[in-house]
Amino acid sequence: MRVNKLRQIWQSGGYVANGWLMIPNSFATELMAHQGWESLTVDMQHGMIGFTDALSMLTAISTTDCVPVVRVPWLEPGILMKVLDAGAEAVICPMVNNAEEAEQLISATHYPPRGTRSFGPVRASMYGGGAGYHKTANDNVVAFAMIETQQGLDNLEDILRVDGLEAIFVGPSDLSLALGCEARFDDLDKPAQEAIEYIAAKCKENNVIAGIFTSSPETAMKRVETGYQFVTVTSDAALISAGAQQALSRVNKGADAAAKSSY
Ligand code: 3PY
Ligand code: MG
Repeated sequence: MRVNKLRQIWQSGGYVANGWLMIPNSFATELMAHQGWESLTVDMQHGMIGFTDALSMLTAISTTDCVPVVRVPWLEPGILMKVLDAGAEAVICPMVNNAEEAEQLISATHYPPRGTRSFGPVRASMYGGGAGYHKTANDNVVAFAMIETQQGLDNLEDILRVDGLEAIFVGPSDLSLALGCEARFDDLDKPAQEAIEYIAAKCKENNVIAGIFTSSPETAMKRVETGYQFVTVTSDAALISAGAQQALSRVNKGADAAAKSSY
């Protein structure tokens, strides 16, 4: 039985350094997985990634003991159940606005009697507990509800009280836009900064793990100091564009660099 390492780290009071995957390629994923990330998130919302890509990326992550996480495109039971069947040990669900939507997320990711997840863990059971996978899956899988809208912020306390909701994940750029601020991951405008501090405090009060996206190790460590225990540090796309720009600048060609990944 493979036990979800995220929970073990949190139980010991630690934080998880999460890497982000936007590139639909198993070798790029394998390279990332072998660098020592505690978890890697396959981003099916804003990454260039469909289900077939996600499947090959999950198998690439399985060449290591890195925890496979998938951000689904939207709160929709079909894709949530499908990525869990494909071996995701945690899912991140965008734009959860209220307790009812948080309940839909928990329902889709848990087998009866708690939820409505349909039985068919065709890949997940291979390394997640064999034929007995479904008996432990409800206690093993983590479902992060994303808090990144004004409504989600207003309804935070109700969301945090939903039975079985163990973790949230803040999308700082969507949250910033919702609060009338610049869309950023790192140096947030004051209202957005205050919101992420409020979210961390409320999570602590309610015994819910707080996670957040950042695009730099420095910001990630600041968020850990604020109480976040699941921090995205950077992405495959950002690492490629930053690495290429750094190399080019060292041969005095950096000024010509064109596109830079915003993630
Ligand atoms: C956001 O910043 O809105 C995100 O969803 C980060 O992934
Ligand atoms: Mg977002």
